[in-house]
Amino acid sequence: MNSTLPSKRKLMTCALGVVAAAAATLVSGTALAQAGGTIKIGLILPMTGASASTGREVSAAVNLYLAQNGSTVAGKKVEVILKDDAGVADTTRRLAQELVVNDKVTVLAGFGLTPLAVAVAPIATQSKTPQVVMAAATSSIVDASPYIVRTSFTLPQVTLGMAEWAAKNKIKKVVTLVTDYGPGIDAERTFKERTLLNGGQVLAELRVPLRNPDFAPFLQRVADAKPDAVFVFVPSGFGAGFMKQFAERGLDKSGIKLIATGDVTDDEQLNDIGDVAMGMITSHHYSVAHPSATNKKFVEAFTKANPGLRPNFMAVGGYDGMRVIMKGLEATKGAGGEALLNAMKGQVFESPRGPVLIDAQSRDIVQDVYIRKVERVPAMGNQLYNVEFDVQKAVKDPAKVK
Ligand code: VNL
Repeated sequence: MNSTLPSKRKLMTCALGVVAAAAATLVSGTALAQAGGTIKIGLILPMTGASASTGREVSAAVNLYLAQNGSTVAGKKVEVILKDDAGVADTTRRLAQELVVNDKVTVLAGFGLTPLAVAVAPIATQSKTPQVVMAAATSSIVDASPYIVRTSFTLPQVTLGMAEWAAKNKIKKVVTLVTDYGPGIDAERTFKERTLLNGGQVLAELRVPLRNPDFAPFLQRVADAKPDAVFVFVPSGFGAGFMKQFAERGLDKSGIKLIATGDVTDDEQLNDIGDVAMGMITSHHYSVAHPSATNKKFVEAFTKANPGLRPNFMAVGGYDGMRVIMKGLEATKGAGGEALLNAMKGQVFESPRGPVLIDAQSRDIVQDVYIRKVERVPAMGNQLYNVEFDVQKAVKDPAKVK
């Protein structure tokens, strides 16, 4: 698989940067920058490997934003240079270094997983390059560099609502089952703390490895503990694998309720997961079925540009991330560094997910969190959707609430 990486990477970079690449054959990159020709954005994503769906969703949404809004700012062409890190942190770091030193990018963006975002933080700080985290969601990421701005979400932010719903719906005894790294541990801690506060009980806290997860032994422990519910977090792209084993183990017929963050019932995978997900309650910041005019427009344009692909919450993180970058660049007339960072802070806008704010203090996103139920929707092609039925307004990451 590795041998196909360089050519694929080259291909994707080309596809995105045709105009700038053609120009670069005439004038060197530095000369162009001096002439005010292009502004470069380094977009680093896992386009291959276990998290390739995240790369696919984010990059498609970045392209859509530029196609809809134009890629010129203050008379300068914005060029996105897409790089594939295959989900490997050492690669992310090396690519970021090259993008800053050789390509002289104004912004680093993307970051499909927490370790990949954290690996780049020192480079952002040292080079004073704004780093826009469009996907990764461990609460502490924004503390890794003052140059980080986040347009995705945090696990504590979306988990609180699930814990509250559980307490209100007679779920007293729970087991938590999470992927064993930053976002999973955030979800586990948040769910536990809120459950205990509400008088509930956590019977077991199970952590499954990120690489090649086998859920079977953990699901056996869930079955043995006989909780009212199991609360689950797995990263985007892993939901279908988890749900398959959940059904194979007969857990769907055990009377143990399955509740989760929306990462598990990921809109991209939900139809493949199928009926085993029916009725499942989750909490999250985005559903492709969000009933707003802004979202309908977004979903229509996204599916038209990417036939057969549904936008998920990763796509929205990429779309809004590009919005934050372009509006920032408009405000600075194309300047980067601290000026751009400041222009990204405090942006308020209507996202396909609902109203959002980039909190100027924390540089993290404040947004509505929805409680949703998986349903088959006859009016929408009889497909499966996460249908929102309750909302918590303007939720800040709990770690940033003073
Ligand atoms: C992360 C968090 C990644 C939530 C995810 O999918 C996710 C992360 C790739 O911070 O690594 O759904």
